[in-house]
Amino acid sequence: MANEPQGATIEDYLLEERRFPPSEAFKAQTLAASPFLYDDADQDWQGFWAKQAGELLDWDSEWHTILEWDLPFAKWFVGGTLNACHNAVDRHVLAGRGDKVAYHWEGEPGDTRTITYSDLLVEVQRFANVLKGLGIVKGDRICIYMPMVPELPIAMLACARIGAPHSVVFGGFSPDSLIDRINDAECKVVITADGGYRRGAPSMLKPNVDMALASTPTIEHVVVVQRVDEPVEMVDGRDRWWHDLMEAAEPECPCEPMDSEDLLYLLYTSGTTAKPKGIMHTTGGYLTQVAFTHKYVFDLHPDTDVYWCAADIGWVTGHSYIVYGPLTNGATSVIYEGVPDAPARDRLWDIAERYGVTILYTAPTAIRTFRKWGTTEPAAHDLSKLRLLGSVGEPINPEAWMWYQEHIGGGRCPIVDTWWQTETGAIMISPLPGATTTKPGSATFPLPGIGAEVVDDAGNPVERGGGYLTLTRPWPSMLRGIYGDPERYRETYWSRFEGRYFAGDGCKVDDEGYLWLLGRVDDVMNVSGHRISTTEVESALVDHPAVAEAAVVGANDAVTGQAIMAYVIPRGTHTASTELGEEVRQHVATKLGPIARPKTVIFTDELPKTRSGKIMRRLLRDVAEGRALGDTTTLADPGVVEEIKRRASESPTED
Ligand code: 7RM
Repeated sequence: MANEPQGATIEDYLLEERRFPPSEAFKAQTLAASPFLYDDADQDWQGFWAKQAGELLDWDSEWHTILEWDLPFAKWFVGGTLNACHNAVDRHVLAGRGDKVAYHWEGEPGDTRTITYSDLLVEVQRFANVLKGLGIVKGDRICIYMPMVPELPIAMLACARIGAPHSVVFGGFSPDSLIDRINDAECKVVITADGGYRRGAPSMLKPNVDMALASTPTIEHVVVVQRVDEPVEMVDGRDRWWHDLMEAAEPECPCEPMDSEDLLYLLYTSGTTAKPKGIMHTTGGYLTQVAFTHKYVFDLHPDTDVYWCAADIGWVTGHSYIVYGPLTNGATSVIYEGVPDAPARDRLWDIAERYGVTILYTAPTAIRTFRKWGTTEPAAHDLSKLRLLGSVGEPINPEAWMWYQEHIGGGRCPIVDTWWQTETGAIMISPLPGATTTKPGSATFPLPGIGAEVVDDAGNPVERGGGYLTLTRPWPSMLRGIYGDPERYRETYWSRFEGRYFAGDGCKVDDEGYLWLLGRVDDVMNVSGHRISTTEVESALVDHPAVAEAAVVGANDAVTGQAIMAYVIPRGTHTASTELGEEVRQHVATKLGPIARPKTVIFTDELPKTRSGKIMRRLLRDVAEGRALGDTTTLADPGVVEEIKRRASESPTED
């Protein structure tokens, strides 16, 4: 039965009663075993952030005002100056920690590089001089389009060092996406590589750049890292090899002092129809919140932890939690170039064992894939050094959470389910692992200093039940706007609910105030007047032992307005059959109630996903309603939808 308290605008069906308090063993060593951080922040949230900024960062000069808030425009630590690269690199070397490993890097073919903080300082200074030599000055924008090689964070840090904002474009985006992003930011230089390794073979990037550059008049130079050593075309006068330029560069380059509010980077998020939005992140507030969250959410002990965020640096998760957060905190991280099943399905566990990884941060899509592959691979490796697990990118289904906890975490590791966005810059809603009792599938509570509230259609707070997730006050790492379009910024995020930031996500609050993310509100289904979230139906499907992964969408229906269509990937040895379809439909009805029972189950081997692993339900709706597919440029594997179309046309509709 649905709980429908007053004001709730998205229904609430899923009941989860499992609870995981922090263990005594974890509490004994954690940075935050008591709720003191929440207490500090509750007393004075601006003072709380100022304290973090002072403790976690080196400033060249003090700020005079913590926050200037002219809704929706924020300035943090006004008047302060600092340099992000100095904070991430130089100061650790100056403090005598130069020999500490910053990155254990591993290429997909198995080649490795160990990069200390001193090594980073050497490389970053040289590359900063390379950029200067190409005519780059403070304020110029640089496009970075690279595989996951060490030169990628080095290039980002070199940009930060000289005050040239970077715009990283996911390696693997098409030439068209590259054109839009380069032109919007009017970048002067592209940094790229000949290619990278993916699934055991070189995957070329430079040819995409060559195609794009026919339509990008502002680009003056291309710097090319030689990674795969396949022949590429080098245009005379425009294209230069990274290694040639580095060899000729001067070794020393001072850090440019930057204003706290100077632009650190742009990162584009793809709007579904309109042109991509250049999300702006500035320096002081961004670094403060990424350092704070990286330290406390991951309970970082920089001298003993080996931290691994297995995301791509081209996604905001990589910017904040592979580059700026871990380096600012002086952590030792792992970076892996390739896919989890090359050469075999145990690659991640093999890496985790060899480097002694203690903290692992990955996405629900990966966790569901590992669960589908089974327990043999993780069980064959010694994962006993792991002590904390994180999740990001989508709601994590309770059964995927339980699997992660048991088979990767050995039942001993707390899980932090971290909700945030490109726009928020850093984690906003998450447990603090030593202090928060978790529930599988809930991101729990806003972090100290953060104001989050679920509201109904009219913008009134929902005490219990489902509604819209909003943020009630500015936060240090918030986006400062959409590049070149302040009106679109106001309109997109600050106009739906007066005085509040609207995240675009549905969310429910339970009896104890825990937050449960319900997916994008655009995806909420309306079945006979019931507003049902995709997340809860998908979680009920994944709860069935024969289901590895599921995506549901509402498709137009003459009788019910919308009908629930479920795309389901079978798990292990289970295979598609009419009987299994019937069984999983019934399972959803039993877990959530008959109104949530899918009308149709379509078995498939793959789901359409973005490169960061988010399911693209929009495309599944197009398929379900027999429309031509909308924008597919951000799809990780374009072949997948064709396959799904074929499966959909073969599946009978059941009532
Ligand atoms: C970090 C990132 C943002 C969107 C966001 C949500 C979804 C992210 C979670 C989540 C439920 C989570 N940035 N999302 N984390 N949903 N639980 N822990 O993903 O800009 O690429 O995407 O991702 O819908 O609005 S992002």
